Amino acid sequence: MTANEGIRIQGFRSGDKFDSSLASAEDINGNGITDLLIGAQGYGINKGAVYVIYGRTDQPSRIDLSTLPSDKGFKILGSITSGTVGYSVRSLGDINQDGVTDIIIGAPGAGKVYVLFGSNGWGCDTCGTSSTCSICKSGYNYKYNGL
Ligand SMILES: [Ca+2]
Ligand SMILES: [Ca+2]
Repeated sequence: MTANEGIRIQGFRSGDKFDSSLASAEDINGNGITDLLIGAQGYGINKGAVYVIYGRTDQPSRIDLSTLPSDKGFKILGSITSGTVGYSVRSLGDINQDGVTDIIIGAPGAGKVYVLFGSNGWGCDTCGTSSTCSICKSGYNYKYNGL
């Protein structure tokens, strides 16, 4: 598949169960381009995770989630054993009326639902992958490490 035909997304781990929730994030980082949500309820022995991939005008033909750089998206990690964060994901529109799309994440194993407000600054856009940043870690871009 070429970049003109589509995108191959890889880098999931065995047991991530990413197939249960795939959704548009609308424009979660406020750059005017639609973004993608991928729920992986099985990540981390069913703690769960959600991958956010930013839409771009210059999308590559492949995206590797295991090395997703901070300017391309980020990962939201569950922290509760069997919490299944990412069982469901969906954009909500702009529920706090700040001009940026917000998302809702289901974690039925934890008995919780999370609403996250989108932001123009999401994904360490300003700090890159600095090891001193509170939301960047080991060169990988985390946001909400432990819902
Ligand atoms: Ca966007
Ligand atoms: Ca909003």
